[in-house]
Amino acid sequence: MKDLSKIVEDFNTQGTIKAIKPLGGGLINDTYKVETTEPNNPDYVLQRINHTIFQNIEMLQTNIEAVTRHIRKKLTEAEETDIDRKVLTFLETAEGKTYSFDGENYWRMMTFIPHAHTYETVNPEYSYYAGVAFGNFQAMLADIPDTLGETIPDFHNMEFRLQQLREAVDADAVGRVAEVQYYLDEIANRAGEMCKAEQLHREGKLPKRVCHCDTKVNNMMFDDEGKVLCVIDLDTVMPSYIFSDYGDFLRTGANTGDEDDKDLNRVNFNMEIFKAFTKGYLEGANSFLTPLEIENLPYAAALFPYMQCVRFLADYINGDTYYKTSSSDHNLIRTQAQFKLLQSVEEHTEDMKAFISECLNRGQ
Ligand code: GN1
Ligand code: MG
Repeated sequence: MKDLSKIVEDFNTQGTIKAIKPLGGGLINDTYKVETTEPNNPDYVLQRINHTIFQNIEMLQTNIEAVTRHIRKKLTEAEETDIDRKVLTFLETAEGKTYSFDGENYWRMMTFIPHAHTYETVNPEYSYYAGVAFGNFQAMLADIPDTLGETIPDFHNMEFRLQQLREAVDADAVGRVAEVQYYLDEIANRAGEMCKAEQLHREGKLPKRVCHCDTKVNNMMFDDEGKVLCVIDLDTVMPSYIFSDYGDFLRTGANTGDEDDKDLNRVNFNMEIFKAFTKGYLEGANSFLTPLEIENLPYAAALFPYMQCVRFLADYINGDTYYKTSSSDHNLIRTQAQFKLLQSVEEHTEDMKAFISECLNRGQ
């Protein structure tokens, strides 16, 4: 790989670069913090974009520019303060682009937001703020004038993800199918119900809206007081069902264990987090949600552990070609943990429905 400081030179930064250090724990891109010497200069974030996964970088960055421009406009209209802390700022190259190609890799840079934190777990209070923030994020983007491209086609299409799993099973490239039969059966048992969103969409009952599509709890930044500053990791912002953002936050935020927890006893669905997040989300997204979307929020809470189980298992069967892994059974461990989470979500279906009705009756 090229010298990182050479790549930084392609962008319009200010100040003297002091250090470049790895940052964050994403499973797809590589992220670094670029520190400058002068205290009054900003630090930066440098990212190598995984172009095996995001194959159309021009479309990707055009989407991100449109989204950040629109959010900035909305925040300005609402007379918000500290706007540069509430939306990401991308740096330009000499050619006026927000990415640079070094002959091998694509890179981009953002201004680092100081006194901002990401978390792998959140308490109910933070979840409530996160719910409002993701609801607002979708609401702000509801009238974006640009048409966003699908940066990963069929990204949250459950039928497509099951098709990919079937292809992986048929190829059985590294001989792992026999040992995962239990999970394949459990997945097959739920396939019809889990493809409900695609069915409702075909029937014209479920719209696609601009969504974030990767609302992992660690893709949101909080300030020192625990208030949400902004949503990060905008690569997958594209038209999808609102279930994407609601479901993927709960998959990560309401899991009492880790996404790849080896101890399945630690993995459960936390109803306190569910309640706080749902209350916030219904407040933030109230202006546009349809009754059918609201009615299916418990389905969304199950869909995302299920989809992630399918995706991790397919990658395990394929021989670990997509996600970064730290051991040869990492994707299997992830599959097991996501399946345990799904089972726990399923046990809470009735409680979830009751809570949502309560919220609606209270007029939220
Ligand atoms: C990836 O990049 P990161 O870690 O935020 C993935 C998500 C998965 C997630 C599982 C482009 O997100 O879809 O839900 O890992 N992003 C892509 O942890 O595939
Ligand atoms: Mg991320």
